[in-house]
Amino acid sequence: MHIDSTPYPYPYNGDLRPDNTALIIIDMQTDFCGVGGYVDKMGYDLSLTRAPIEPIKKVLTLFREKGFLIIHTREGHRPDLSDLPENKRWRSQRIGAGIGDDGPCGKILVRGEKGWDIIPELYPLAGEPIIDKPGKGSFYATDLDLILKRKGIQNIILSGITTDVCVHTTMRDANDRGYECLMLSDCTGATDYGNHLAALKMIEMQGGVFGAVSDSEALTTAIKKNF
Ligand code: C5J
Repeated sequence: MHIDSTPYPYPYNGDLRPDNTALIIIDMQTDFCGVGGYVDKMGYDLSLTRAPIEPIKKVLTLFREKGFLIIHTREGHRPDLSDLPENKRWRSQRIGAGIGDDGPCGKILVRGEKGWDIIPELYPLAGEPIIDKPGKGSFYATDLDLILKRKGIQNIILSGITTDVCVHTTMRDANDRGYECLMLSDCTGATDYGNHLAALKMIEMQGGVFGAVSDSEALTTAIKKNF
């Protein structure tokens, strides 16, 4: 089967099944889309990072129903900040949203704090793997690749925030590792709308340099038709 996507019908080989395909939901945490979180403290428009919540919910519900692997990620650091690079902390403090500092939702981007956790609307069910990552990419310093390999995953469908940072870094790395990737345009969002659009466009260059782009409507229509 194929999903209607650009710049080519995804996946390249037509081999998409619930047992070889994973949905990754990246960093849908209060810190990135909730009032008082990291992105809010930086002064960005929360409507941009909240826009993907409903479309992701639609895909998540269907993918759970059809038995696909669902993986969630959270960006965050140890409470003692031993895994927080000094330059990352310095840059965040400089713009008034210091990682590790106290904020309205607890210490910013620190594991175990209120702001760091996944929003209730998209909270993982028991048994759905959660990848806690200290960086932007979901593979760096995590066991994500091991879990995907053990499950026989070949195709990765990407959603979450932010399109141009953590979702893109994860897609690029996944692509280099040989996974066939699809980004969902309405299930992702960035702190700047122009960057969201640019991030999607980058994927489509060179015949699909990192994979393909589609949306929740095209994906759910194809999944309902085939499974
Ligand atoms: C950022 C992320 N933007 N989840 N993190 O710092 O994209």
